[in-house]
Amino acid sequence: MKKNNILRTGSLMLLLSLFLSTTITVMHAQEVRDAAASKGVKFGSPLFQLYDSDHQQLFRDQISVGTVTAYWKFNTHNNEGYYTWGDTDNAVSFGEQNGWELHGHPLVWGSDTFIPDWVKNKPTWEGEAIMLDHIRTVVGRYRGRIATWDVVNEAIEDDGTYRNCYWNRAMTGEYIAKAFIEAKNADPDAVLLYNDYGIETNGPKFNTVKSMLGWIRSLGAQVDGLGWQLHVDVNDVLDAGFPLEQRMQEISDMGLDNYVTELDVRIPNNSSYWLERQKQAYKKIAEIFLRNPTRGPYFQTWGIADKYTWFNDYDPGNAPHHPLPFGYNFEKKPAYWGLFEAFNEGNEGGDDLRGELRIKNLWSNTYLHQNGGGNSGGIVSLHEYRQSWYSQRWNIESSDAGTYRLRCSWGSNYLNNTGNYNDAPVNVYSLNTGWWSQQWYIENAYNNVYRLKNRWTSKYLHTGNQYNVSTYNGNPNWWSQLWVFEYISQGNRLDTDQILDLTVSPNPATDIIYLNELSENTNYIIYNTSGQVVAEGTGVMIDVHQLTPGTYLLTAFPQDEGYEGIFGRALFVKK
Ligand code: 9MR
Repeated sequence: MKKNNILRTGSLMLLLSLFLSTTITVMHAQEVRDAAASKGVKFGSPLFQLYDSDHQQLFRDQISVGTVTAYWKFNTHNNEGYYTWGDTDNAVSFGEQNGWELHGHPLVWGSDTFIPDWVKNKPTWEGEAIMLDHIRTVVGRYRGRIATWDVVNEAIEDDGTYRNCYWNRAMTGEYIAKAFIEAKNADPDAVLLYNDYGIETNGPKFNTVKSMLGWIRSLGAQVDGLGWQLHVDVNDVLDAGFPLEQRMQEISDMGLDNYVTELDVRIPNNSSYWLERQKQAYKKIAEIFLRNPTRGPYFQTWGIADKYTWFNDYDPGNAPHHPLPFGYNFEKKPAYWGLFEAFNEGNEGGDDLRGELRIKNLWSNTYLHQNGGGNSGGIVSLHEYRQSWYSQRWNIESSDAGTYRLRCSWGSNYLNNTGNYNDAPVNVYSLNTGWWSQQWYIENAYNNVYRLKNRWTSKYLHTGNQYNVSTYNGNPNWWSQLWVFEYISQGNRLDTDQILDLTVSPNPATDIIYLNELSENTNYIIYNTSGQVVAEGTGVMIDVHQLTPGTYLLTAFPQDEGYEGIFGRALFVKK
């Protein structure tokens, strides 16, 4: 067995002490919460549907800020002179038990739909006292426990006028300023936001929100920031003209912070194509947020899993929209990893390496598998997917010099290069911390597509015949050296999807490429080698002349009947 030369000089005692003292640093699974925290951001969601224990657990695993829905009409004050605290107390306690920061929503909603009848039936001259009493009571009850409040929610119409609600009729638009002033009196330490939807695309509404914020501050209101609800459509977000970044900058220029408070991204259906575009949309919004100079500390979705999206109760057409980062069974969707990639950018290695996964060869579409009965020395080969086989499950563990070890879940032996020559077999072997033959550099080729370079030989994990696994001199265009990471915990294996090996012609390409096996009714996305989308569209004759020379990964999603759950991949070179 080949060993790194350093070992030959070590005494057995030294080796033993080294072995005993060395603790294997298992790469802890990274999640959006950890990645966001590395950017000073708390990721979260409203704390509702808490009766579902699995939903509670998902919150425990995933968030660090929770919104307490303190609706006047539905939760706290639906009857005159009588407050009900059950829901809000429950949510606040749940949040405090888990150490989350809490975000209250909302104190005053600028819409008669969400103002109780007992209030609306009062003469307007009583309105101010009623509103201030409510704010004082609710904020006072949770003073020092709820850190941030949506003081006023949705006070501006889509046409840019102030909403004609009871509060407006009672106090004019000045009710907004009065609400902020009272909230600040009730809890001087609380962060106070104005919260609204649609302002990322609706110009008249955004302009009125901006002018309103300036006006109420001139009336003495202390406003800390703007809550961007961001209930968005995937195509709006991915449109090159999506104005969110510029508009957030305009709010920054006013000296206000920008918070993402209710993000969800609607897609037409749950197909691989739309899930991928949804991922790109989530990633784009998170990147815009991170670039903003006065971004607040919260990045929140509205609900966390499609199972409990608010669209289940309200359908603005073509529900359910599948809008959230987790699915109907609380599985992580590509959207989750879009957020992760954005927040994880620039972190150690920049790669989202973690946990247990399967490793599929892009040429054979079969899986890295150890067939030696779980024993040290077992030969590694490729095998068709077997959901239950632990021999196809691997665990990435960080090692030294930026390398990783890959431990097979069956037998806990490590992926090991057996020889320093092309096509040297690869096996699994018991841990030897000094063996560079068990250490691999993991190079990101595309989204979740990697090359694995052995530290000892600098040769790449490879298959020569779509069955045997060996190492070979690196060749970036060989699919045999490209490996797709499918995280078992991430659940992103497209179980219902078959992956077609597509032919791109001509390849290498100079201007137009053709996807000969598919019809015009095909959506495609082209990634560069850092996993960024460089082109997308519909059709099978694709103009790539604008791409810089290099290697690209094209994914194609045929929309024709009979292609449900199928998508294709092709590597091509642009000259
Ligand atoms: O999702 C919320 C739903 O459960 C409530 O019944 C409803 C009325 O209070 O509010 C929904 O959330 C809204 C949020 O409070 C403000 N922005 C729009 C959200 C979706 O309607």
